[in-house]
Amino acid sequence: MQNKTFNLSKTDRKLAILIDPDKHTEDDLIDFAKKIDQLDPDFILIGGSLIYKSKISTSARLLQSLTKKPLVLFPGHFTQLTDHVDAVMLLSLISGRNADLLIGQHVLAAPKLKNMNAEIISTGYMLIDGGKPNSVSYMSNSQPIPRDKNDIAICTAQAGEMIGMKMIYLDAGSGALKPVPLVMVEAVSKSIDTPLIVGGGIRSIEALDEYWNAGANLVVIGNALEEKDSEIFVTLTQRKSH
Ligand code: 1GP
Repeated sequence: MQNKTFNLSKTDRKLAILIDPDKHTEDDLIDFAKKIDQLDPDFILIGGSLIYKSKISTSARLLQSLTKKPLVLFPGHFTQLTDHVDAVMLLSLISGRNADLLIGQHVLAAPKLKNMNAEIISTGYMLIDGGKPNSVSYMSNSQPIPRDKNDIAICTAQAGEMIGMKMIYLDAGSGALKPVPLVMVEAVSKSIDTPLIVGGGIRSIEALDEYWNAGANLVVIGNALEEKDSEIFVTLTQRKSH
């Protein structure tokens, strides 16, 4: 087990930045790593539904050498597995009914995972309708949970917890028009004992506070922090420096 582990508890209010390696050349990843240091997130996530331009292992190795933050793989497919991470989110798409993403990919990943030095975090991943079709719903051929169905979200999260998932992740999908409803976050958070991760379409510091207040233990921000002249990046680094 490596030193930089993925610690998350039910009382945490933590921040993760999600990096899509396809959006960066090697050179701008070096610049971005410097920005990440200023931002001081709790974790860095790397991965995506589809990676086609870059080699995830090259980007992960570079990031590991450049930052001290725990690097967590957020894989869209078992072929994204790399040794150059500190932890792996072993995602099960529990909002879907696609057997490949509930057990098939895990079987294919098992031999590699068994020989990796990374911490493995069993995560119940729930896709919530983010106001438009997204890569996850398309690639997984699964339907998101409707935004107004808190009962389905609660029971799905509870079922995931009972099966033995260590984290539940509510995701409206990368670049969602509408992030996960706060009332759903609150309802799900109250209904489970496992830490709750929330992401997808979160773009402001106010929203970040609202999600933490609603019971999210880890908020994941990707697009909004990766954009050039990102407003949330500036406000967050200012807040950190005070
Ligand atoms: C997507 O939750 C993440 O899986 C982050 O989404 O890129 O929209 O912040 P954004």
